[in-house]
Amino acid sequence: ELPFTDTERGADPVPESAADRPAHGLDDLRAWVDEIAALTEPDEVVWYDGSLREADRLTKLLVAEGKLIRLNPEWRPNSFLARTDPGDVARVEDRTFICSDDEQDAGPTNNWREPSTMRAELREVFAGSMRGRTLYVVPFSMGPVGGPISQLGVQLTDSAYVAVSLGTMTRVTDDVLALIDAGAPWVATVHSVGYPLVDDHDHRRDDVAWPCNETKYIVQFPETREIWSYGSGYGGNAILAKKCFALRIASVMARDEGWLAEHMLIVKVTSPEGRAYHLAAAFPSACGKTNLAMLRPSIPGWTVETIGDDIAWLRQGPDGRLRAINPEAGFFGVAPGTGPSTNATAVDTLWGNTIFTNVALRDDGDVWWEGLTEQPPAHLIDWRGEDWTPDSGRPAAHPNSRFTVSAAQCPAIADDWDAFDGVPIDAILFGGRRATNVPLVSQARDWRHGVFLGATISSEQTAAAEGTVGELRRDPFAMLPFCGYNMADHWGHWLAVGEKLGGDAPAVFQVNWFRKGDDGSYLWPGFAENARVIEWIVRRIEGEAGAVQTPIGRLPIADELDLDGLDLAPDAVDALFRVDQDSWLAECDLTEEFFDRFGGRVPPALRAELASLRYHLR
Ligand code: GTP
Ligand code: SPV
Ligand code: MN
Repeated sequence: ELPFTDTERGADPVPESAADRPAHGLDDLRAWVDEIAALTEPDEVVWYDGSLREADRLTKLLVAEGKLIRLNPEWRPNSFLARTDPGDVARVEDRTFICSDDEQDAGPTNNWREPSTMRAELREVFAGSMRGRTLYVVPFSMGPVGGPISQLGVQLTDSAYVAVSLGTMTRVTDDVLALIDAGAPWVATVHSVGYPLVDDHDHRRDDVAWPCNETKYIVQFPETREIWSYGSGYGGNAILAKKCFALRIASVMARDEGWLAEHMLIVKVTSPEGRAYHLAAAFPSACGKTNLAMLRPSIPGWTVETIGDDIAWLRQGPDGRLRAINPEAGFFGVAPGTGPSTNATAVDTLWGNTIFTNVALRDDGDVWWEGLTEQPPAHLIDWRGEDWTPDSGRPAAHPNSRFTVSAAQCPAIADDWDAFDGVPIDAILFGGRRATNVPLVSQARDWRHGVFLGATISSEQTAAAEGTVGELRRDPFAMLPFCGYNMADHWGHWLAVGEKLGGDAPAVFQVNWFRKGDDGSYLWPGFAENARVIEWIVRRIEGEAGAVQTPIGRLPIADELDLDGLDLAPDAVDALFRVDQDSWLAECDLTEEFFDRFGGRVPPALRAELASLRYHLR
């Protein structure tokens, strides 16, 4: 246990500028912890070391407090179910703020707030917010501890559920403190569920199973590399190492330092000839990253191994190639739709040591969600804690219910998944959930066209964030909710990274597993069969597969895509690859409208790509 000292209450711990922020050494860390404790007034401060012993202690505590349900160890050893407040089930994008000094740096797709106004607001909501609770200090590393692409952070949180989850999702060890003491920089993050147990008049109230607050703040200060989160205990709102740090803050670091922080899975693909390739793929939330990351190919001779399922940090290596690490150490994956026929690897990963959130509870003390088995059990307790039967007429698990499990437990994890220098990336894939227009797969003509494909991703909204599910929205680079700076500058940054990579730049592809036929059903079987698309991509990299040039990119020539043994609808292949001139011209108009939102910040190269697309469509 690390000692901490008490400071006077009433100090002003929310610094006005970067210069005031402690940046180096354990003394500075302790001083910062004291300042936050003085503001938030917890009963005690506990340093969480990420050890099995401490994780065990906290999960037992959470069970005793009624905040976790221990699952039947016979089916699911050392595993737990958490049920959130029904109002705290997903990321809250309208309460997510980028507080850059200059509003233009946040751009039109982020909610911007003036930093000092926001600091004043935060000071108010955080004052006394941890009364009656324990403040956990969680030092973590994103990426292998001490690695050249890795970064350190510290999260302060009044949620033991969040502390334990963070321990699974990142590397939490005392080695991180040693590095901080040696002067390594770290990112400061503060989290409170916003449910103090003692009010201003010293009145105590009982705790609840899922404390949270109707008022929520998910706040990033890009210039000072700080994160403040209030009012939610859920995933991307509360596990601040994940979306807030590894994407919003890291994307700003990456812009300033010449690398990339992206919402991407990473896989290693080995061909029947034994040649290995690494692919990174950006799809919006709940659009198939975890599934592709754990793909079990349906075609013989191919293997796919997992490196990461949600976030990639990419940097040009000494060999000139783009190298990527998975900065995380666990998976926070979507449960519904995860079953033996869709993602058997995930099912096998979840055998134990897993925290499930908002799935259903079986009568035998195990968990269930839609898609885990074909037949639902006759009776369940649903994610709200209510009785459920197959004719209840509502899902038993919340559509955004999730599992939290360590990456090392994945049977398909690649040997080099935690390599210090990452893995060299051979191809980048962009995808989305599009019922129309976007073909199953196409290849970009070059890096610049690839950046255009990334910048123009649109996708139907999913349950991963609050909002209307199914609504088509632009989600450039699958980073709409995660880019910590002006999205148009992000496109410019990608173009600049491509310039530096030159001939070593990965090939770029676009995929869409979700195109639908006239009857509204998916044209492509997806999941394991996506290996057929991966095969074509690898053969393109090897220069062995043919393609036909179209206005929107290079499509597989007939017979180049292996469809052997697939039971597709008669005209499915045509429908999967149809490029409809009118709807693509309409798509171009929407792209132009979208670009216009960013005014003069859109790189001219992307305007040129749009002009060229229109020209070739006509
Ligand atoms: P986040 O964790 O929110 O970033 O999501 P993700 O991109 O990792 O998505 P995930 O792999 O968890 O898939 C989300 C949903 O899409 C699940 O219900 C999957 O079953 C479904 N899905 C994934 N791949 C496919 C596919 O190839 N075809 C179809 N039809 N559905 C898919
Ligand atoms: C996503 O929404 O993209 C997720 C889940 O991966 S969360 O951690 O909540 O962001
Ligand atoms: Mn995600």
